[in-house]
Amino acid sequence: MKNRMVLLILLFLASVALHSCDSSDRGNGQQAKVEEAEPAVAAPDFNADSAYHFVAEQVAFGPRVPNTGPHRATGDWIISKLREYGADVKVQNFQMEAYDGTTLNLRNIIASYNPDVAKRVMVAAHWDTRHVADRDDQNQDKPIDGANDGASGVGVLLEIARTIHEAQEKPGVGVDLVFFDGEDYGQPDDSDLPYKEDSWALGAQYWSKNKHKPNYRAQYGILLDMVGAENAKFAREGISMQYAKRVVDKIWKAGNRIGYSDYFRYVKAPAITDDHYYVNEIAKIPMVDIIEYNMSGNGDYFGPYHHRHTDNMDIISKNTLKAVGQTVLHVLYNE
Ligand code: AHN
Ligand code: ZN
Repeated sequence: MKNRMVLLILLFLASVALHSCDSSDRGNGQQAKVEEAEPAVAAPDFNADSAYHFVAEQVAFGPRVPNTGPHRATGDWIISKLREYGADVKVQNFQMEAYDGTTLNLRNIIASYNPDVAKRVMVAAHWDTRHVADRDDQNQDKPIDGANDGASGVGVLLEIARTIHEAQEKPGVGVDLVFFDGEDYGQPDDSDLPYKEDSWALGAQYWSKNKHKPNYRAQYGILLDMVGAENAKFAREGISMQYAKRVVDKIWKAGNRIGYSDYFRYVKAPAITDDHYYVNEIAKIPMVDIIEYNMSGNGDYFGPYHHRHTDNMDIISKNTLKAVGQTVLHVLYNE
């Protein structure tokens, strides 16, 4: 913290010095135009190889479908990793009824850094994977690997935890990494069962009504969903723009500034029901969804792998994980 203050003061003095040199001795009465970059704190390096490995490790457990062995084992593994990386870890155990009547045994996992700092930012992803491949034309009743839909966001979160743990400089804000369960057990579009309201994002719904700490509050949240596919594009999604436009602007500006303009596009995308919808609506914490948007214009919101068996390690790109992870770290370190 001290070092950071000193750095900020030095940056400020440097910019004042630059400014006065540049505007003096012009002699023509014209103010020099100074291209002044706002001072930014350099965040530690986000290691995409490590993030990729965290994605692969989850996939190796098998599909993380609630009420199965791989789901339990993966939850235990996430908790142990977070403890290893020095976080204050809280686990919420709860049950929710799915659209098909199944009672799902679910766990939300919350890992906190700087737990006593009042100003907080939450970064979230879902760690469960879909129980069916309802958009595939083969083996629709089999669960998917969810390398992108699930594992990618968790991989970035775990790498953020590892980075903060290893870094000399910690972020000035409190950081809560939230791993939501039961996001992807929603009712298929072609289901013959009676329609069930709010069947998606069960963990986020539960957390928004039962926070891990009484009176918990974050300034804002960032949700990561499908953040690992090769050549992914992230558009400014409707719910995020409606509830948290200033946060969208902050993230997109950061991503573009540090070199990821291929990923963070200044394009609007329709609203999507995801974990962030309930965090915005129920918890009243402004939350942005960084979620892949298919810009090919073929009418599909997501990529061709979505809820299909092709959502496996073959589509995961270290470059995409890097773009998202480094941008989020930059945002956290500049609060
Ligand atoms: C809907 O399809 C309505 N929401 C998608 C949210 C989601 C599913 N994210 C990942 N899987
Ligand atoms: Zn999904």
